[in-house]
Amino acid sequence: MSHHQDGISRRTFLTTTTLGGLALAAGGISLPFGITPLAAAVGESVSTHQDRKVWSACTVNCGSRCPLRMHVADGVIQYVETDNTGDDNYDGLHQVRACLRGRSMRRRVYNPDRLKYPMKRVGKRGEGKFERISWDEAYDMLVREMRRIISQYGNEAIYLNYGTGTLGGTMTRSWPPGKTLIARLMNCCGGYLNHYGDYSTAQIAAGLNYTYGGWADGNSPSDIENSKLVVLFGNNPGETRMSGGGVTYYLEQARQKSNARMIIIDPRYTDTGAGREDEWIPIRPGTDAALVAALAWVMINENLVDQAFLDRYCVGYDEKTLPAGAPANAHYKAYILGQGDDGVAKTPDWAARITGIPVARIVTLAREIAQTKPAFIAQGWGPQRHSNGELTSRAIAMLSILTGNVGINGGNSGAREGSYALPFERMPTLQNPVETSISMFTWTDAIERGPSMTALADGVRGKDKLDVPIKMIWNYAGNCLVNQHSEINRTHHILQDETKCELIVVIDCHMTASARYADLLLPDCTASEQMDFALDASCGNMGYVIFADQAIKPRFECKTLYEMTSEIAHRMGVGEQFTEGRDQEGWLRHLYARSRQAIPALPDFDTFRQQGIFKQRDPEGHHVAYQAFRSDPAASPLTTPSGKIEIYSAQLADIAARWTLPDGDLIDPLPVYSPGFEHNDDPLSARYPLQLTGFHFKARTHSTYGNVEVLKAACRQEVWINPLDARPRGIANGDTVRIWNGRGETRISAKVTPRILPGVVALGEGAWYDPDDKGIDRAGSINVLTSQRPSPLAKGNPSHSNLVQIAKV
Ligand SMILES: Nc1nc2c(c(=O)[nH]1)N[C@H]1C(S)=C(S)[C@@H](COP(=O)(O)OP(=O)(O)OC[C@H]3O[C@@H](n4cnc5c(=O)[nH]c(N)nc54)[C@H](O)[C@@H]3O)O[C@H]1N2
Ligand SMILES: Nc1nc2c(c(=O)[nH]1)N[C@H]1C(S)=C(S)[C@@H](COP(=O)(O)OP(=O)(O)OC[C@H]3O[C@@H](n4cnc5c(=O)[nH]c(N)nc54)[C@H](O)[C@@H]3O)O[C@H]1N2
Ligand code: SF4
Ligand SMILES: [Mo]
Repeated sequence: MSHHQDGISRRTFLTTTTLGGLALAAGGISLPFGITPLAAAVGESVSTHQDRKVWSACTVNCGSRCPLRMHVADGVIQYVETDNTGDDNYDGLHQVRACLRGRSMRRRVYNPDRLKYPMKRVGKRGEGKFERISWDEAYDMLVREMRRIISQYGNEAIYLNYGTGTLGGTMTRSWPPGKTLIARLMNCCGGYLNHYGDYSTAQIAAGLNYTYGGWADGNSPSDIENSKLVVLFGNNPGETRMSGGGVTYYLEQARQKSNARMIIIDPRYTDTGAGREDEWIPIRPGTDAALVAALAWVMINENLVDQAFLDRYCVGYDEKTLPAGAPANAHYKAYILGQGDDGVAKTPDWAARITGIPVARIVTLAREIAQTKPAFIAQGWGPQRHSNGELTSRAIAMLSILTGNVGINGGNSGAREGSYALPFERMPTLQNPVETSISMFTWTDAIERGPSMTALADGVRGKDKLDVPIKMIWNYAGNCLVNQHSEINRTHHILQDETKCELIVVIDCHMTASARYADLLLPDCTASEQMDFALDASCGNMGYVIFADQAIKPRFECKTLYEMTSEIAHRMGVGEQFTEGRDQEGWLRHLYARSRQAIPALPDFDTFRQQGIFKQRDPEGHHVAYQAFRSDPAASPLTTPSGKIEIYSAQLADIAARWTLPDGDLIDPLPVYSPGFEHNDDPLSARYPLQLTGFHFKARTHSTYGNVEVLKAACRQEVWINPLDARPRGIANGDTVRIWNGRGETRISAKVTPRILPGVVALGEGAWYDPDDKGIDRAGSINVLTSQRPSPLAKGNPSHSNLVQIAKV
């Protein structure tokens, strides 16, 4: 890559990201680094003559989904373009333009670290020493070992690790693991240990389930055209929903119509702001519930709450609606006014000390939120990815509830924005005969001490306790075996012991940190090398599906997942049940025929293949979460036990009474503020005085695309630190610093910037773990610093709750 090109790509990148995807959407800028013929670099013949244009897709887990148009000559992808159908209005048929990552897809397909052949481990686990074997040897080893493990320990000893690398596919779908071809295979072979929850939303899914019943719905971001105010708590679509079909585009298009004010509450000044916000209110990580409590205090004292809404639709706001059996003064109003158990009034003074937000601003913010209606109040998933995240997510939803913004146009539930999805048919994966499940975050414990894990202490479901430890792991399209899971040094220690987990099978396209820990490494085809349908995007009032056709032949000896799992099924004696006599295209045609029954507007298979993308407007217009409940709560109750919004949850009171929790963990029937563990006031802060939060970074989708050099150069991995924290440490912008705590150390350069609150530092998650010979990571990979301690209710990952120290190297 020449210096000149690098300069251009960086500039172009800044344009597109500063505008949060808008430039891409509005101007259709094609990134220059998508144009250089790369084939020369990989030793394949190049021709400037364009033979074919093939529709493909980017199927990674970024919350968006984009079509790619591959220009293929001489069997090699020459360059990549994106959607050229539809228009620029966010009317449900608009262009779904890919971000800079998808446009660099070619650099992932032709990356030098592509896995080429099946390999088996020869060195110690994690050392990364492998020997090439044939596919026949690989299948033999897998089937022999899997049979042994099933007969020795039973199917509950087999675990499908979380993996989202290609969750947007149909045949290649990697998430949830229970909906993958691996699950279908294992379900034909006696089943596997299930998991519940995910690294994205464990705490909010568990928390808001008790408020609204099930997964909390949100209004479509297109509905912001009806809002007067937008309040975003830790929600950064400018980086996390970057597609032209994604939320960042909706947010800006809708605000142009409504001219809604936008307030961003985040410890970082995010790209979603980037000059388009009306105000940024920096907040200490993990303290949103304290802010909300004080906002409630002001609203209650100034008579600004929507009392009629609270009376009719909610349980537990005040004495009147407190469920029978709850203690006196166990209601929300008592908690806020200091008449509850703790006797503390949640005044702006009280909250200012906790959150770092000035008293005066808390008071005016309360008035502004209560008096500007309708208000779209939403939270991203950053605030809940904390040790107290279940309480935080419920607390933020309280703002929408107190102000009666739930179930109306221009309002929202306080959850993340919602979206329309087509009822497209997915691959059937059959029934798992094993009913036991663990939280997705506790699998390392299940390897180390499985039989001591119980329902009441560890959140085991389906059984009182686990009977066997995990002995075999399938790791398909995931990097959570190492890179994306907390406390890497601990994981390394557990995985190195081959007597604990006895077999690790990794199916990936690249030599990732997780791949290095495989016993058996199977090279997968990328999306460009096979036929599939791609869907599942957060896209407001548009539903769409992409025909992701095969652009090039499988590289090296790579095989598709369906080929691999079909062959394993045959060798396990369940081939017919697994394939039902279909090959990959046969399945796709079958699923498509069924989808056409559910979505009559879908064209025939071959027309779809030509047109590449099928879009459909949400027939509802703008989706409004809980609209039916709002118009008639008796006829359309929620799925909570009371059928209403549960501010006080009797179910949670019961769980709190029965579960065994370590010190510092709190489960509470009310959405109270509790600091959790590893917070700003923790005694541990004497040694590690800085709060470290992670964030999802535009340079990558988690770790995926993390091996693309032009992306790394365009958005460098850096730790954000405020000048007030940098100066006394002698740290200047660009200096290499060490970041450490009791769990590990990483080194990376510092970005000294007022875009982060003093006392807080931030690191984009997903950098490729790269330890030196002393075990110090040199890539800025945040999970050497994060903790394996699960959150109280969800038993989820508190990835953003970390205390660290930083020094100049
Ligand atoms: N500290 C910290 N840790 C976090 C987070 C955080 O915020 N902070 N976020 C968490 C969240 S929300 C999530 S969702 C997880 C995500 O964690 P993962 O699901 O592990 O996501 P990726 O890191 O993108 O890893 C995807 C893997 O799939 C592979 N892959 C991509 N395409 C293909 C394909 O076509 N076939 C195959 N076989 N493999 C493919 C990639 O090479 C990569 O190894 O990370 C979690 N980890
Ligand atoms: N480019 C890109 N896009 C992605 C991904 C990616 O890796 N890269 N990952 C995708 C996936 S799987 C997921 S789950 C989503 C993740 O989406 P989110 O979970 O919403 O993303 P985060 O960046 O972790 O957090 C959002 C914001 O919350 C802030 N934050 C952290 N702690 C707190 C807090 O205590 N209070 C407040 N108010 N704010 C806080 C962070 O600074 C950040 O700006 O993104 C998806 N989109
Ligand atoms: S990373 Fe996400 S936004 Fe970017 S091209 Fe891929 S699907 Fe689209
Ligand atoms: Mo996620």
